[in-house]
Amino acid sequence: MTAATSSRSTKSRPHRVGRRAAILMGVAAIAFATAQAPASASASQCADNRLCAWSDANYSSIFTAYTASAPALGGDDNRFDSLWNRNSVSWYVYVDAYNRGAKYCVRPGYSVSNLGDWFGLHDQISSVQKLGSTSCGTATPIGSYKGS
Ligand SMILES: [Ca+2]
Repeated sequence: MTAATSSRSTKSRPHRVGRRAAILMGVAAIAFATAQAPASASASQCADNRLCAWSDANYSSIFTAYTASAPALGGDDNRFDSLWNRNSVSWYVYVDAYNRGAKYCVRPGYSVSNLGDWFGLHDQISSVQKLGSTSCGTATPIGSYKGS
């Protein structure tokens, strides 16, 4: 019984240490990302010909830029709070993945500094679609002109 207990604890120790190291590395990575993001996050991150998105209002925190449609946003799903369209065409943003659910239109040069101010879109966007023209079709336009 003693031998079994001892053998079990010896076996589990490397596993536990490995897990703890992995968790610590994860915490360090998160701390690094959190420390870095506010210093560098701003509208100036957004290059031409992109739909830019940030995880917080006023173009701050985690930054993502799209040059093409994205039917699913992965880790950015339900995370965006601000947008800026620096394309010459409009983009649709949808509250569900695969271009489903309520859709809204961000026209060329338009930005949304706080999606929570527009139809309660805080942390709602789940897919984005690049259109072929400046037209919003039947979709509701959101945001205000910022320039492109
Ligand atoms: Ca959503």
